[in-house]
Amino acid sequence: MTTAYVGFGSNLGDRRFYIREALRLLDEVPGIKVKRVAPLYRTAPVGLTEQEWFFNTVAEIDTSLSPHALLAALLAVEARLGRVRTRRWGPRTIDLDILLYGDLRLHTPDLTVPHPRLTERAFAVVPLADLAPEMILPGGAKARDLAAALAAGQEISRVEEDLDGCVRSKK
Ligand code: A4P
Ligand code: MG
Repeated sequence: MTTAYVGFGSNLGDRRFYIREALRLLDEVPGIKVKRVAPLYRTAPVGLTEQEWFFNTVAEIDTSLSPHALLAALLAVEARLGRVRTRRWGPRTIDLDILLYGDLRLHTPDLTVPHPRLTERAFAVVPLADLAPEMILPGGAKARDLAAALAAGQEISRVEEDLDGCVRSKK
């Protein structure tokens, strides 16, 4: 069993619904158990800025799947929720990223772990730090410290919503 962290992002359609459904569907995948879910955040788009604001969160999972099998499971959930890829960084119903997979470092054509842009982004590091404030991230910073530094320069605000409730094993 490996503890991994998965990032959730949505900025198209009913964004809260997509985040909740993705959590529920992920928890139903054999070999994946969603352990804890960070609060939900509303975040300004990073990269392509001329698009809707995002909702973002991070989940801590336990998984018996290999990194590539986990990626395949995430892509299958994205597909079930109607994700269509038009342009990179463009609007999406749901985007699921492997942020961390245990202590693994992996660089393959279709999967890089830790996520290569993790430590630049408040929308990933802030919810990650809610779950694991003491964690040392790639680059050597403590999650809590990096979250505070990134949040000072990017627009991110917490949304009142109980996400734990949509995960079967947490009911
Ligand atoms: N891939 C490689 N490594 C990973 C990984 N660790 N986790 C590959 C997941 N996928 C990984 O992703 C393209 C391919 O990346 C996947 O098929 C997989 O083989 P994608 O989801 O199709 O494309 P994308 O998300 O548009 O591109 P990318 O480069 O993953 O974008 P990012 O860096 O994830 O950024 N602003 C806010 N506020 N909130 C957001 O959530 N997200 C993005 C996307 C930009 N701006 C944002 C947000
Ligand atoms: Mg992605």
